[in-house]
Amino acid sequence: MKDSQPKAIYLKDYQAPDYWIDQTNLTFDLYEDHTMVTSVLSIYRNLDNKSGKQGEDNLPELVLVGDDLELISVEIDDKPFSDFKVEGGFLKILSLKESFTLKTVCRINPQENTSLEGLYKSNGMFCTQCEAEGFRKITYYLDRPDVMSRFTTRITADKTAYPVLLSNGNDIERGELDDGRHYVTWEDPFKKPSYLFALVAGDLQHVEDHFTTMSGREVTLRIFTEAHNIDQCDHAMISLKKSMKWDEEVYGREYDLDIFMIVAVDHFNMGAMENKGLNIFNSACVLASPETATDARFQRVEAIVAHEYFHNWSGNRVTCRDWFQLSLKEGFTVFRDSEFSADMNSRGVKRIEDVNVLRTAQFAEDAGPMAHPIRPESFIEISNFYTVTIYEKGAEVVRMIHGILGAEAFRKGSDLYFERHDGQAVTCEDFVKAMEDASGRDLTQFRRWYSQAGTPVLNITDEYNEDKKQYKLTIEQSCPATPGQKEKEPFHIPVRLGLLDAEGDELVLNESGATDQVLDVKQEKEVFAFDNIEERPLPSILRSFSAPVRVKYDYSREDLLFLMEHDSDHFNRWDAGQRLANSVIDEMVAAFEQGRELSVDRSLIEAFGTVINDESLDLAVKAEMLSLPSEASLAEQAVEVYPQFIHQARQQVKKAIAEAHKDSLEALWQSLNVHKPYRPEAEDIAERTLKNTCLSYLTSIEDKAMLALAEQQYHGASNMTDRFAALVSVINAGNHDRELIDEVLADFLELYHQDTNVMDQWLSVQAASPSLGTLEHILTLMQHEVFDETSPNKLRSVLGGFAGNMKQFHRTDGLGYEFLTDQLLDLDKKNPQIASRLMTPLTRWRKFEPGCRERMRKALERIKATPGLSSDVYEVVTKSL
Ligand code: B3K
Ligand code: ZN
Repeated sequence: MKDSQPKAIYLKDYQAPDYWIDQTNLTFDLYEDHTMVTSVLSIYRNLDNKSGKQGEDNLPELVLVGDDLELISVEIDDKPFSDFKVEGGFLKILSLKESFTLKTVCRINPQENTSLEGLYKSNGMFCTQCEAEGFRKITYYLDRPDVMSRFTTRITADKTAYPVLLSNGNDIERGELDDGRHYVTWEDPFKKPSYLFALVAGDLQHVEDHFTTMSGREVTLRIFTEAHNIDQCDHAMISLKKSMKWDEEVYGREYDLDIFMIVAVDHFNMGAMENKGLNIFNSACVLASPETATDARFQRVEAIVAHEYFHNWSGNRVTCRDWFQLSLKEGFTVFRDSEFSADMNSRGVKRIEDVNVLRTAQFAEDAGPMAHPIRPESFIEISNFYTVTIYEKGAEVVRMIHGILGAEAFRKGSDLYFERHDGQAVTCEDFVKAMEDASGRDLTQFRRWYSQAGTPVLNITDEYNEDKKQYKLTIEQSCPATPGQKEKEPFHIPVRLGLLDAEGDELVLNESGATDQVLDVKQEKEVFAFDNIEERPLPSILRSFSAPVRVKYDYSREDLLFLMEHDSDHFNRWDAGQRLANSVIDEMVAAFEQGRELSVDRSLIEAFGTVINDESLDLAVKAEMLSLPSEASLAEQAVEVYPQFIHQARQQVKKAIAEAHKDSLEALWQSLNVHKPYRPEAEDIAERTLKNTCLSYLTSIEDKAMLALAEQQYHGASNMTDRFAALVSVINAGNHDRELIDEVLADFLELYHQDTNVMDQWLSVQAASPSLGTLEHILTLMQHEVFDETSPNKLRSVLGGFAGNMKQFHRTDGLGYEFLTDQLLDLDKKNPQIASRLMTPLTRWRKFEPGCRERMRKALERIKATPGLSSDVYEVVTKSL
């Protein structure tokens, strides 16, 4: 449990530390019932911090932070030392010199650590997670990212149980000890903050490969897993080598140690962690084989391996001065991994996927009680700020800089940034400054993206002057108030624009002959005029989603149909379809709310038919265009959320499209239902995605024959993508056949019960299913032998799946909310980070219709009234109410 009365800390209060740590020598003696941590730190005074007073008489107190540590002894310069105090999680040391060696010995209990922060055990192996503030659970330290130190780590453990002992850097010494124990010493030549420290000890196997860097250095690459998963590492290894090459080619960044290691662990709070030279991964983000992983997982593995690898420069070599700067490393690194994935796969699909996440989750966060700028001004618990805003919006901000500067100047900027700040802990401001200095562009106004929260709205109107042949676009920007920020200054918003004539051809926009132009919107209201426009055009606004904003332009349904068919910008073509579906579903929800029935607008049904039958369309684009907006994204766009109606309307639309185009969908499914060896390549993925989209439509019809198609695909599948899609279709079919559902679920369980990551999917598809995921069923899942209440992945699958289930979670008696509340209060005592995450759906209570709103509010009140909350849950609940 954290502080009883957690307090906020502020960016404006940042102060450099009074002491630095030059060298950190750690020894870990690992035992089953405890671990001894010996830390020897060479500490010296930060002379820049002298506040006027000089000399050793006026040395400031050294304050080290520690959490849940049993302090055994303290020595200074090899002599026992007692002039210290241990108070409220701090070790305060008085009477010091300008430089000295501090040795502490602490006892910790990793075997009892359920928070999965610091040193803990997962399936019998020891592992660590230190970002953001987990190192303080290992030893007393200056646990802040601006204190960068050289680390050596000696690990001793029983040799039979823990044959593999890993830490950061290079392995410099190993040997045998008494009592069947052994030791390995690691030395990391690069200075790093404590959050990048890592240790692993376990009975692990590894696969090995090599990479020759651009300067000709040979790097050993190793991926470690438990023995039974060793055949699932190939894809991660291929992805790692691709990432290393890409970072050399696109950013000129070379790897710097002789070895790069990845370890897969089952119990992990998030996706993965970029510890220097020793990345630790949630096994779900590293393991993949065609039999056990879907296409989505293959792509996730590739993206996360890349993301963590890219951190070696954007995060490790150049790190953050303080945690308010988190987006400096995360936003930039997400931008880098997103571009990497776009280069490796389909750029168009990647953009759509990224924007979907942003608009669904980030826009919702920006509109809710936890809204914060990408560089927050304060926080209570930093763990709550690993958010879609810091990551995904942060990446969009970097993307805008890339767009404004152009690829070449951006590369100059990143070169300058890495060169100027190598080995330093810096700020977002340093990043923007490097971009400005390298390009000569003024980003003064642009900086507001770092300090202002909220999603800007562009209200756009237009007029056409027939006589002057002039088209005028008026853009007004505004940004809703967010917590602590009532008024906003105008942003610099790059708006990419095209104009279409009546034939759907692109019009020339300026003297340079361009048909696509970026408008630099900077004022609250601005008018852009285009001359020599022969007819009234239709605007294609915010192409490729050039800025993270909402666009309000009064498109008619005909306009949207036209853009869907003719826009040369694939993103906007897809977006027009989404807007159309959104408006149709919205209208239906409004009718249901008034107790009326409303049939699905024919124009939408026909438009989707055109897409299904368009043989010229790229398969990947076709699959995206046929995907209806998710329930979550419909909820985000709604003014007031009626969960049951959203679910009902979306289902009705899906079924209407399927019924109207059943023959074409079936023919398309048939044509794509070919068996060939599995390859996780973009073209093959597009075929499978489209095939499974067809299957999902077809099985929404109440027709036994369609259900039989799913059953056939389930049994005939030669890879997990097809088998899992068929399973989902059987479960959620319009023709609900409980016997068949139970049969395929049992078969799936039998086939894959030994693979914990496949079981996560088995659990989540049930928890998220509108028909199956009842509260009663959720309780059964939590009793099931494959469930493990100490595993964040299992909790996310069941509780996260349920909380995303519009129909069941938002049941009108409020029991869905009550259940989640009970679960997260219980979880808060064990793993506050996960408890706090799982609370997110409740924090959106203000947007819901009055009944849900009141019930969600009550659930939050109950959480708030609970004594002894963690600082994680405390912060979210108090900000939400
Ligand atoms: N940097 C880590 C996230 C750590 C989260 C700590 N609560 C993973 C990543 O973004 O690469
Ligand atoms: Zn990251």
